[in-house]
Amino acid sequence: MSNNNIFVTRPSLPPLDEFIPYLSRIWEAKQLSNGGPFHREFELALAEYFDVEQVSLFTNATIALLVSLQAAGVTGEVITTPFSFVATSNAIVLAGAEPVFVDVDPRNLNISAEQIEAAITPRTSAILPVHCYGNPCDVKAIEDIAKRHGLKIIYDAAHAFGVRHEGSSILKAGDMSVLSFHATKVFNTFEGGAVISRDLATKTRIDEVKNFGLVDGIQMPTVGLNGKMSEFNAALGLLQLKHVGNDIKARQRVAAIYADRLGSVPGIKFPCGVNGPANGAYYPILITDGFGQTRDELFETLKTNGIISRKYFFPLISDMEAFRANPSADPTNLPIAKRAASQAICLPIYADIDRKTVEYICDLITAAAK
Ligand code: T4K
Repeated sequence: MSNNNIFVTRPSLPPLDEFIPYLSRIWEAKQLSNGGPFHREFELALAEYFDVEQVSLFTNATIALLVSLQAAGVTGEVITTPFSFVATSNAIVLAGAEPVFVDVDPRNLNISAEQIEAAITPRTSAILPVHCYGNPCDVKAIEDIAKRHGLKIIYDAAHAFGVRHEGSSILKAGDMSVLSFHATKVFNTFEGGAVISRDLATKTRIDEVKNFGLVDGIQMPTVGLNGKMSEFNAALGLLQLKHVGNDIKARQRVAAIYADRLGSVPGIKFPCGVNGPANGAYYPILITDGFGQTRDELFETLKTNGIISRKYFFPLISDMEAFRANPSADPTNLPIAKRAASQAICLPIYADIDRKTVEYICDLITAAAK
């Protein structure tokens, strides 16, 4: 084991020499942004890769969430999960609506479909679930509720790159899905994101809002912002797409080592199953009573030994100062999420972490369990 710390993730990068021809094309064309050739190519390539109708590229998933909520015309209340990264609820507030937190399903820590129905009021306009860690939500039950109550569904699919569910892309669920291509994700463009939508009219609306709200360059029916992806990020994305299949396989091999070595350690539970989510985005475990240390103690044990894990997701969004006063943020309303936030820890997983390091992490955890 070297003295260098091991982080929860490290970004996958393509060989630098493969990127040079892409950069040369940008330098020659001098089209740096505003829907240049790489931008168009990358949108089409992603649509084909995911087998979805429409893709709109973004500068990051936070802006993409905000724009998709605006494009969906959300008002009043949006039902969401507190067990996520703050960007999920921040986007609701920035879109001018109020998040209503409901508890999660103890089996997978995704939003509980049953709890959604109970939280609907005349002010509810949409549901914003998260495929947490890349594990699909109960999309059928959520769609059924949305249809019966006339609500929009925008999925935060930031973790769900390449995930399939019952034979098709999970990104086909709901009205829109939002992906993150941040450096810490399975697939990265340094910073970046995308909105998947069902039809050209919606994509056009999204593309207008992300381009200041301008239509045909001179009209502006609604106020928009600048959420455009640059040619640099789009070119990198096109190249990354050639490598992501191998990266996901490598992550799955890491998950298989964890599964093998930790599967029967007392007190560890696996919210995405022992093999983790299908795309290897994260390797989350829950540290419960039967384990020899608390989650926080295990976090420190790992840290002392150079392993920098992450407590995704602690604190709950609803416990953040900006959200605490929201009536739905009352912890008694969210007991399962509250418990998960005190138990969850994500172990290092990325394409080029070596087997020895993963086994070393497993040894530390196994020793801590006693
Ligand atoms: N919705 C959900 C459900 C999300 O999880 C996120 C983001 C979003 C929406 C919004 O997506 P974007 O707007 O970002 O596209 C990270 C990320 O900043 C954030 O993108 C992510 N979720 C969240 C779950 O995690 P931190 O503060 O934990 O990341 P950080 O910088 O500590 O990175 C973790 C480790 O990764 C580092 O210890 C080292 C390694 N790393 C990180 C970066 C950025 C590298 O090796 N190289 C790098 O460039 O928040």
